[in-house]
Amino acid sequence: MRVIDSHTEGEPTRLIVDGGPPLGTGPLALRRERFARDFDDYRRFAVNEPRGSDAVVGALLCEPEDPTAAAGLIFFNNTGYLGMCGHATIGAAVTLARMGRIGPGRHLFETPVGPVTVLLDGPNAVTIENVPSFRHRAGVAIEVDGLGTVVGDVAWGGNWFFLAEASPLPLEMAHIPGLIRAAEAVARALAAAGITGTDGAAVDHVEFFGPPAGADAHSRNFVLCPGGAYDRSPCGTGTSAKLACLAAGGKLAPGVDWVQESIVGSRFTARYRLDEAGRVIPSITGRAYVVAEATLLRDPGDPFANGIVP
Ligand code: PYC
Repeated sequence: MRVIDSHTEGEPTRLIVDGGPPLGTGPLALRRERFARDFDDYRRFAVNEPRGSDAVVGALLCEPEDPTAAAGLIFFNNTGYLGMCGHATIGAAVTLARMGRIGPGRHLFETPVGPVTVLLDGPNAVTIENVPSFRHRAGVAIEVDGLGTVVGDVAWGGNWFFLAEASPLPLEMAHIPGLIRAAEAVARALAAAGITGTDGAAVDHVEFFGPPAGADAHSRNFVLCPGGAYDRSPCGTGTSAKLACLAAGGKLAPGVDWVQESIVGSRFTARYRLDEAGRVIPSITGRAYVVAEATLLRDPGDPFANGIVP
């Protein structure tokens, strides 16, 4: 399997460019189902230890259905599959540019949850326009073991998020282990209380917000992803969910920049427009860098040939 690794504002992406699962053709959502049902060992092989790590998000480069699209992408991590992934789309765009597959300008990418556009604005600078995002529930109060009552919104930004305004700990790197434990407790409480997205979808990403370190940012976040890893970037889909909540609360007007800082101090600059149907369409600007090109090898005698299964 040939992969190209990048990071987007600190968060790693591993793009499978050759040797991925034979998913055939059809809508990306169906191909993602096929991936999960019949070829999950490819996911574990690509991103789990000993070849990857819990922090790595994988993206499978696919032929798009729409001939005008530049690429299709299916996202996955140490535990399963994602709908969209903002940082990985930015990383994939920079990687595809390095491969000579796309040039500067605007490109359409297909994902399992809908088309997104990508504006390549230099070798490392990318703006993505994400899928329509929305606040599903506002001011949800849940009782969380060890934390008491936690109040937040449930929103969609390409994945499902619970966005808690108050962080249980200062948003500093020294507190990451405690923030992970707190966010995991929130995720368990949401599941126990039956709080879901639409159609019973699991709310599997948890965000805490607090004041930014830099005066020119608007907010700092900590994002826990399914699988227990935290996002080193401000999270593209999480920032989209945040914009949807700000828009729904009348706190941010269309076209106004929102600078979201991550727990490691990196940033996305984000804004939204309203489409003809009045839906929030977020766009996220960030930087990505290619860090490795590799061939992953599989020895059938290796007891961990398909990765370590947690
Ligand atoms: O950037 O959307 C994102 C993301 C999701 C999970 C990790 N990063």
